[in-house]
Amino acid sequence: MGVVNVTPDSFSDGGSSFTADAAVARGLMLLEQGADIVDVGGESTRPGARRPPADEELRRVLPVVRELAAAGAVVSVDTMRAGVAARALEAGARLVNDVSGGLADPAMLPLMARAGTPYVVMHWRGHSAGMEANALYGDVVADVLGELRLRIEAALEAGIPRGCLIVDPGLGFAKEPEHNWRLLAGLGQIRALGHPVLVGASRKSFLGRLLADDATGQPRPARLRDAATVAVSALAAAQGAWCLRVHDVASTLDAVRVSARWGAETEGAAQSPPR
Ligand code: PMM
Repeated sequence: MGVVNVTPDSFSDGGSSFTADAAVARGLMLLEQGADIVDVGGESTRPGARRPPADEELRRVLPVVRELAAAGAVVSVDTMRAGVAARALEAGARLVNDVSGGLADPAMLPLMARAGTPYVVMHWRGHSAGMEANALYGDVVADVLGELRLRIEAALEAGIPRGCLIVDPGLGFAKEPEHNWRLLAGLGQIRALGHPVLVGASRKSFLGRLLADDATGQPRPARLRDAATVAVSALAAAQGAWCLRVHDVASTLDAVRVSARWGAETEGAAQSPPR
């Protein structure tokens, strides 16, 4: 899944695709690089970010969704607002990626039940403005699993078919670096929920912290985190992640291919043990 942020203030790409034309060009480039899905979002979820009004979010994403869908892309709309999701689906989006897992807008789950399209339910504990204060966990994997289970139940109760649900641990959303690492190591447990798992680690600040400058302690800037993203992508794919949401599709696709080839070999070896 390639990321197209139609925002002036995203932490990871700094608003480089803010005009509709630039965003469409970026989406087409990601498809060319081999993305299966392009994820179009008009609200920055960077810690501390202010929400754009709904009409501004619509104005940002709709033309981009429409054009990319018309060009044959499988488009996902990254929104927490049912109104934006509904209009994006009309404009040709085929998935809804809701980082709030249905918590931000009570109209979202009923909309998704009517739409019957795939729906990404991410682990979330509140809007970006106050998100960091919510990074309190006992056992982060157990807590996230428990909260994701509640969102899955709510989605099923609203009438969303089980087969439409994709889950996401929500790396960087109300998580300290150590929480993100624990969740990555616990991907197998998240997979055991029985839904495809989406992982969004691309250029996130826990990678910047890991790669901080030895002398100054300054985190590695977002634009220099792609090699680390590739490493995470290969490892997450090996753990059975279904989808990787990334900015740099070309290198992630290489990583996924390596991981798949390695996995096939390991499986083959398991089926025919040496004598
Ligand atoms: N992260 C961001 C935005 N949308 N959606 C899903 N499903 N999972 C994520 O981890 C996720 C997301 C924030 O990253 P960005 O600012 O680079 O888009």
